[in-house]
Amino acid sequence: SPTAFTLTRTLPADATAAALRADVADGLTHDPKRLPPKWFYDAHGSELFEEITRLPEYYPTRAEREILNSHATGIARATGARTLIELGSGSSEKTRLLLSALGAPLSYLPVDVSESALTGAAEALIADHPGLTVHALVADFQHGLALPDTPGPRLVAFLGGTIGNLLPAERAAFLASVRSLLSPGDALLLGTDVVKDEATLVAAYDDAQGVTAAFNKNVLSVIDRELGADFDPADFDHVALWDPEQEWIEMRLRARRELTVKIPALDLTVDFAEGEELRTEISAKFRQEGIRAELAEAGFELRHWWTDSAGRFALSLAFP
Ligand code: AVJ
Repeated sequence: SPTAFTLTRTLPADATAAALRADVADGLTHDPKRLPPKWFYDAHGSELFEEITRLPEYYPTRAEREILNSHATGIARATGARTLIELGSGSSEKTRLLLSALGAPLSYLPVDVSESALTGAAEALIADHPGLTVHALVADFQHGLALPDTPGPRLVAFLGGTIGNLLPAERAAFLASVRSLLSPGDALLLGTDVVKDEATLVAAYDDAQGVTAAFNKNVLSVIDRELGADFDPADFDHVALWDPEQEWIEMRLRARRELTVKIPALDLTVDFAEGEELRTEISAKFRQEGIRAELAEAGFELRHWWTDSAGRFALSLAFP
């Protein structure tokens, strides 16, 4: 049988470090201060996120798993996919449901910025799915992808609601770039959280145990370690709020007092006023008609919209 696992780095080894420096330099000198959410996910941040997915308040992971349990077979039938491309695959846990439904022979292309997440998940998947060929790609899916030549039809899966972390213009560019990877007969499976009452949404991002607060503050520890900064996470409060106009959750870190932070690797000093807030994440929530319009704008037709029984989360299946 052919080699079951290959890994391709499309990012130079130092790309991540350079991107972090650029994002921190830009974001902490911007008014208001902001950072992109991708920097939450070092090893500790990824563990905290796994813990979040098990919190009583954080429903998206369970709701999406319920939808995949009910509809993986339907997705396999509707797409007939022979290649599954998973963007931001992380631990690939929900992927198993899709791999089993699609059956062998199948090419699986997990795409993630974390090489350790890719290699760790692939070994276990290959052991459990005979006939699976894994081509892991270390890449940033927001910046253009080159895919190996594997059999069609292709199915691109972007699960978990992570598309909600992109600003509307970034979303449009991202969907257009996915469309450019696909041909007629291929498909896109997109997970999105759904607009709902404010109390439920805010609780999901401000849990009683404080796990989300620790996850949010972890970005400061990442900057301390990687850039030699002297942030003290205890100087900040976790803030989660619902923006009803934009229909997104914002996570912020609010300075508890006036303070100055040194970031030696950037030769930068950053002042915070007491109460000043740093935006660390947006997590947009969606409605079926909005998704349909954004997909259409990128050249996709929405053909299936599935929700969990409580209507909290949605999976969209769209075709070029
Ligand atoms: C992994 C991006 C889907 O936005 O809900 C969880 C990240 N942030 N709690 C989300 C997250 C705070 C999560 N995504």
